[in-house]
Amino acid sequence: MTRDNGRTPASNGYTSESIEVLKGLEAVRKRPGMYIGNTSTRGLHQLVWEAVDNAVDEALAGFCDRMVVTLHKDGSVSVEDNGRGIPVDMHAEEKMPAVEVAMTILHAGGKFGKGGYKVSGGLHGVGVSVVNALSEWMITRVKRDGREYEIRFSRGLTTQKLKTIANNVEGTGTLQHFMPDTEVFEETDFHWDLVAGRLRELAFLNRGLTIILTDERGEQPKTATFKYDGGIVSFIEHLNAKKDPLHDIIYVFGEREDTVVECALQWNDGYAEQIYSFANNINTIEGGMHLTGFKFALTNAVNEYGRRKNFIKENEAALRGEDVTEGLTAVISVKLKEPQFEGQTKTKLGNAYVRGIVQQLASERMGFWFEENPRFGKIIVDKCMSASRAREAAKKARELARRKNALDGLGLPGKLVDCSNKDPKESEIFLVEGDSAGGSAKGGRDPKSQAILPLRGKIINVEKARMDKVLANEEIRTIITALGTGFGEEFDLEKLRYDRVIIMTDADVDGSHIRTLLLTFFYRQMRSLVEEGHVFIAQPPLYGVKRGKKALQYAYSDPELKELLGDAEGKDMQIQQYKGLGEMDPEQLWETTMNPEHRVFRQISLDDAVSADEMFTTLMGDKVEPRKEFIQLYAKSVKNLDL
Ligand code: 0RA
Repeated sequence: MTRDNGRTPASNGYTSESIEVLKGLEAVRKRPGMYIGNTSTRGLHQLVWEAVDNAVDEALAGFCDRMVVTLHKDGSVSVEDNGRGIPVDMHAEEKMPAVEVAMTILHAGGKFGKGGYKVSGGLHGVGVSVVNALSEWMITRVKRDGREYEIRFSRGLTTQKLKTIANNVEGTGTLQHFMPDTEVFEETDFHWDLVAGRLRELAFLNRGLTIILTDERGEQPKTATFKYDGGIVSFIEHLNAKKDPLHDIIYVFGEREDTVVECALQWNDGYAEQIYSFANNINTIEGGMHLTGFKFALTNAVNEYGRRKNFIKENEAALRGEDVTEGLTAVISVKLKEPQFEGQTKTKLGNAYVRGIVQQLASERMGFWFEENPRFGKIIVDKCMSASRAREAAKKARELARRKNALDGLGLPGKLVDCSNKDPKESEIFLVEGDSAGGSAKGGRDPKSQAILPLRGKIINVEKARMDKVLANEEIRTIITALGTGFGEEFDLEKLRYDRVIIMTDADVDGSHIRTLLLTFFYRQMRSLVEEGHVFIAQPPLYGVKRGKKALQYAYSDPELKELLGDAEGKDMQIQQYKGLGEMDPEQLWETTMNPEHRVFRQISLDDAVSADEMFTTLMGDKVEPRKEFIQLYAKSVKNLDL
């Protein structure tokens, strides 16, 4: 950071340092999105990740094995660790305690040059000073050298200089306690599921680290403790808990030139691929060198073993990567000194040397494993070969479908009621449950920008069926053709014919089932459609309330209905419960659900791919019991099925 800003300090009471601080924090407060993505739910939680990452860094460096995260009643959050404590000695250049530098100067974190493995990449690693700048208040306490120190801030500015608050203190550690600023955030409600999900993931990725989460906001405080002595092996157990695994979990570990590699994998009898890769605890959603090395090693190992045992005959083609990963659950976690994160969302590991290391370690381990487990070896090779055959069959079916489409003129499905506007940016498509609701939607829509595709009956269960069967399904083919994107490996978002894909189903169990099936299909076969935010859920009203001569009023939830009824005093009132979309006439459906000026959509995101996949598996998987439990648990609040 350059310090020479050409001004004479002191005349106004400001030193050049404090001016720099002000400028840095001002930038953060002016454009918070640049630092934390946005100022709604996601950005809000980014504050927690930032504070947590600092503690995890200390754990990665080997100095901390316990972290306590608390969601306080007043809406603040605290993160406490038992690491070395942020240094409190005077920073020679900045003329303030090091902890104050870390808290108030943008990007100062790196200046400490801690070395070691650092969580930094993607949206992470902006530094705890950003959390401070975006907090109404923040308190930092440090325990070290037998003392406890405290310093306080407001919106990034120091309000109480560092002082000693206790002597003869045992242990060391850091406490960060902050109150997100309502001037900055439009959303200040922390989500238990989101926080617990990430903390559990971190506990899996850092074997032995204890993370305690407490939520003090409700009537009864809620606590969860995450500690996994099995590390990523426990992670696989968790991911496969509701599946039927084919063998014991395979674990790969190795360390080469400061780079630590861990993989854990297990095939199950299903067809979905679930591979999660991490670099320095960051979920590398876009993959990268570690993932490439792993897949290469795995494909080679299965082919090599299959050929040698003659399970794959000479005249048969080699298995491809996607054949080998069908029904595979795997976690790849690498820790390295200077990770390079690339790609659109900075979640793709770019360090090329990592590919070779992962490949070598995984190849070696897989080779041994096949030798030691011939019974399972045969089962795995057979499974991969039937995946390969299914892939070939699907390819033929696809070619057939393509040729057929070419004969249908434009190739658009007959059931599709298209919009007149041909610009995808200004078009949207409603996937509507049932013909009668489809009729209402057709009558009520804006024909210029809104297309309607009625879906009949239940679409096929995607998790259970193989690709060739899924493709044979009429409803699925219709959706693929209408969207224009293709699917799976050939999916091309550029070809999307509608900017928004809106699922509109009844507010009953069938409706939520269809909705989940559609989301499963999108998630598995058109993932970037979901990731890029093109998928929405329409929110039709649940009740209509007619009061005397007043216009019909709508309620979209039970609390809303209560509110509507609350001030009504009972008399001369009719309540209609809408069981299906078909009960609304075209005008009503337009007014309540489709009209862009009034409607409320729920945008589907895949922020947490692990828990999303879990939910799909619970609902769609082969095991009946967990699905039953899940549906019983959530049957009343259908909302929860929407992620
Ligand atoms: C820089 C140097 C040292 C520790 C830390 C930073 C540190 C930062 C945070 C943030 C949250 N918890 C933390 N724990 C430690 C090492 C100082 C030394 O040598 O003792």
